[in-house]
Amino acid sequence: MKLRAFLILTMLAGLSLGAAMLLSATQEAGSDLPRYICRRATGQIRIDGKINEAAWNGAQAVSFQFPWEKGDRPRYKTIARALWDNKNLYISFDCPGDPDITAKYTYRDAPTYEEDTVEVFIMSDPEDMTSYIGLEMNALGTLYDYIVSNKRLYKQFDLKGVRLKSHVNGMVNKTSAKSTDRDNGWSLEVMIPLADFEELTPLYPPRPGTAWRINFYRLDGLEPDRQFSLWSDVKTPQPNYHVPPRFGYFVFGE
Ligand SMILES: [Ca+2]
Ligand SMILES: [Ca+2]
Ligand SMILES: [Ca+2]
Repeated sequence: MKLRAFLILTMLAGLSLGAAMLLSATQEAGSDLPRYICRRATGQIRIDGKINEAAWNGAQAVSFQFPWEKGDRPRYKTIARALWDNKNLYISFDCPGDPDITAKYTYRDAPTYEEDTVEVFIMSDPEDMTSYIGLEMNALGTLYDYIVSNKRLYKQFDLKGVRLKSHVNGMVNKTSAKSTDRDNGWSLEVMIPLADFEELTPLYPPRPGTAWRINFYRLDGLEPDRQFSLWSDVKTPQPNYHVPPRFGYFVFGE
């Protein structure tokens, strides 16, 4: 279905994104935004959740910040990487050392953001800061994907041909309080066909030098004991991932 027709249809049944989750038009982008250079994949990537292909060694690795974290509890490290070729965008998240991996949702568009989740928001047309794609992926490799368009979120939007898989070092959902199970981290790989962006941006197909905007995030633990971390700091007093003016620069490289 063409995007415009899709949006008109979904607007009728529209899901409203809470006002608090949306950007303020007055929020300044700032000059301190980080920049990610997405290099070309130098070889095949097998989407199995294991970030062990040689191609990943050539990717820029970025770690996350904890702007809302108080106290001195352990801060679980995340490393995000991205690569591209003429057909796909590849993104990986490494979450080493997480001792307690929690996730139960297994169906598309489930509220994976309640669980141990890694997320990427992609704005392929930086001229339109009210629109971007979200992928929120739990430790079981379950995808919640949507488009935010003109400040409204449509989860009926499904990326076509997307593939993802997680790899868990441990046993999911055996909480440390209830058992002696201790996990040792997890990782996830996702492949997104670039064709999914064809109708979303004049910057298609991306070429070396094309700049989109992106942010990477992680949610860890269960309420009320959640830990929030992200790549580009959104500079809000409370955790809020939907601040597109604060997405970092994402430049397609060689
Ligand atoms: Ca792999
Ligand atoms: Ca966890
Ligand atoms: Ca969806």
